[in-house]
Amino acid sequence: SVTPLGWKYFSSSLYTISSIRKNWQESRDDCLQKGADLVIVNSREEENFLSQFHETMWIGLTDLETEGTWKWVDGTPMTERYWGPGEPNGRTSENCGDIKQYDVGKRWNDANCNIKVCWTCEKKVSP
Ligand code: 2F8
Ligand code: CA
Repeated sequence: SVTPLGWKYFSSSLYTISSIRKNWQESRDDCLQKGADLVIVNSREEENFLSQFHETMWIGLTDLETEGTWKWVDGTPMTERYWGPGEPNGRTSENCGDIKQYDVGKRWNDANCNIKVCWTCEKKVSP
C-alpha cells in the first residue's frame, strides 16, 4: 500500500503534523475529522520518531477529567512517561499534554489547553 501525501508511516500507524496552530480541543477535532486522533505515545521508539517534527505539538494526553490523572484520548492510562524536567507543573491551569523542546531534548509538558500550537494526528493502519 502507499503512504498518503503529507503522512509518514511508522510501526503500523500514519502520522501528520499540522502546518498551523490551534488549541487542544480544536486540534483533536481536526484529527477526528481525518479519521485519526491526537497521537498516543506507547514507546521510546515512537517518542523518538515524533522528534523529527520540529514544532511544539499537542499529543493525545489530558488530565481534564481528574486533576493529576493523565489519560490518553483512547481512555488508556499513561504507562510510558517522557515528561520534561519539572513537568507536569501546571496543576489545574495546565491540563493538556504537548511535546516541546527542553535542554535535555524533546519531552512532554502539561500546557494550558487554550494555547495554540501545532498538533500531530495518528491513524492506525493494518501492517
Ligand atoms: O519551562 C517549562 C514551562 O514552559 C512554558 O512556560 C514558560 C510552558 N507554558 C506553556 O506551554 C503555555 C509551561 O507549561 C512549562 O512548564
Ligand atoms: Ca507545564
